[in-house]
Amino acid sequence: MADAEATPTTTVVDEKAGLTESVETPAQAVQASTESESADPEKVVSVFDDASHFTVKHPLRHKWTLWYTKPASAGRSANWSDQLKEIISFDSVEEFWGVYNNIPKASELPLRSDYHLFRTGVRPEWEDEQNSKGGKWAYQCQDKQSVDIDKLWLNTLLGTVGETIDGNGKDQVMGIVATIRKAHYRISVWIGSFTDETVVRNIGLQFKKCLELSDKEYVDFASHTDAASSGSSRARSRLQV
Ligand code: MGP
Repeated sequence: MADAEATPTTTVVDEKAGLTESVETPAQAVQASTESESADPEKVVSVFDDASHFTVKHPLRHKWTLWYTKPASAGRSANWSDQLKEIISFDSVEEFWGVYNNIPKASELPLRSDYHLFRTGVRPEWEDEQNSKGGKWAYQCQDKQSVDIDKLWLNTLLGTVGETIDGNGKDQVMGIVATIRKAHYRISVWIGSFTDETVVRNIGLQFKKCLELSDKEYVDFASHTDAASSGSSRARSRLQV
């Protein structure tokens, strides 16, 4: 009896067979579960089988890299590239949540900083050759108190990695940016090319829907060439939806 108390038993439930068996330790429980899996290769393994040893990953279509721009001490344009820091890459749903749940929320970032989530291999810059012929849709909000920036950013993240914002399968979204400034928040969706206006417009509409904007609110599209030549992200709007 004393032995039984010193070594707590674990109950393993085989839901499919409707059986319950007792084993002595967590390690034995894992082994028992592995044996039952190999006995039935058709069995679908889910997180409910063994949460602490669950290793199944649901792949994303693209691998994504999170970047962070730390606040510039003075004039950002002089050393834009130096301020851009690569944080981490991921390519599965599970890793996405692992990253999201362990970084500060957009609302917790200091003023003059940015999050950038871009396809791995694409730098979040106008100059990158996969961005240079494109542009960005942007939603800018001056009244910061009136918006839930964390919700807007999460919706945009999910719409991007989950491909709700993809121009109906045209695969043109290179990345997204959350811009935290004293006077405004801005969320942008960067597109690789604007040669097909229908695709660009569809991405804008999908982005707007993700943000759950009203009919009286708009997102604007500007080209990276215009931004680079004016030296400002506030280049003239070419489209609005
Ligand atoms: P920003 O951070 O995108 O917008 O650009 P912000 O702070 O709202 O300011 P705005 O006045 O430009 O709207 C801030 C500055 O960073 C720009 O004016 C550029 O000098 C620089 N910058 C931003 N981006 C995205 C790039 C880029 O891709 N390449 C280079 N070289 N500089 C950039």
